[in-house]
Amino acid sequence: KVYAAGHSYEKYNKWDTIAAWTADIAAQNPDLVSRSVIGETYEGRQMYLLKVGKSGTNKKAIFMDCGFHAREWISPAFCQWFVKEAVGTYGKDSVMTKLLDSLDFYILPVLNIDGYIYTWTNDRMWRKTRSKNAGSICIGTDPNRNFNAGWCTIGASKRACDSTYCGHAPESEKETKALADFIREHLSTIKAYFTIHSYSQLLLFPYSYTYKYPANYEELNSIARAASKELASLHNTKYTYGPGAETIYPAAGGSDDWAYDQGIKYSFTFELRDTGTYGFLLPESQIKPTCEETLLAIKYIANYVLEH
Ligand code: ING
Ligand code: ZN
Repeated sequence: KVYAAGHSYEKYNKWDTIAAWTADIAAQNPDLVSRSVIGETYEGRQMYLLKVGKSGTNKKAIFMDCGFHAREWISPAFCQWFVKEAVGTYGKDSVMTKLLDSLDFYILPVLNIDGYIYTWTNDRMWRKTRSKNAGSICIGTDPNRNFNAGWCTIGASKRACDSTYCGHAPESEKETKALADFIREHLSTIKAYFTIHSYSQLLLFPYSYTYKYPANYEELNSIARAASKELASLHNTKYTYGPGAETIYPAAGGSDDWAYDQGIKYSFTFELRDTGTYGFLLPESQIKPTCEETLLAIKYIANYVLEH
């Protein structure tokens, strides 16, 4: 198996490198990976989506995105790692083989491409998109406050200059609209949704826009407990898990709550390493251990979804 020779999975990659990698990994693994475009960003960049799985009929699917928030660099690194591991261990690792035979993974390596580029060129701590706001000199909307799930009712700001600005309407951002459109079009097949953020070492599930528990709270809680245990088995990294509102903070407009209310009953937000020592500036030396342990949790949940 070829996984894009020369690509550095243990470094943080610029957008142009990630974009070229999406083409390479698809071209070199045509039996497992295909690339499509789900939309364009505010600044006009193509949003690439990788479909990873053996071709088959009536396959369930799992959607995973990375790079919602520009400064959370470990997140895109994990999506790249996941695809590498998928193509590199298919036919060798029994769980991965089973997963790719029975499921398709839709992987969006970077949602907020414009913001990600801005963190490389101008401001390493940028979080939001890069769209203009009418009547304000401030730029950007928080993509994880921009979904139609209790939109802007709690833990989000109506002020364009704030880092948690919810936007002028749900799905006001081209990037969130493209993601939501894709998921709506594939609702009959998508059984699970993962969105990868950092940092804090948390495994969150709905709800964040309300303190109410989701109907399958007990199931989600036990999945999260088992996935956290799997994750910790490698390097003893401790995760806290639970509904977003009580585990991190109440916040409306998140993609996981939105996906859940669309009917995707297995919806999780990962907050990867660390707990604050380096925060968003996680050293490259931690990419490998972070991605390895996270992969265990993702594989655990994917396998659960496959068997249920
Ligand atoms: N944390 C998430 C944020 O968008 C979150 C937490 C998850 C909020 C799910 C709402 C829904 O604030 C980070 N680090 O971005
Ligand atoms: Zn985030």
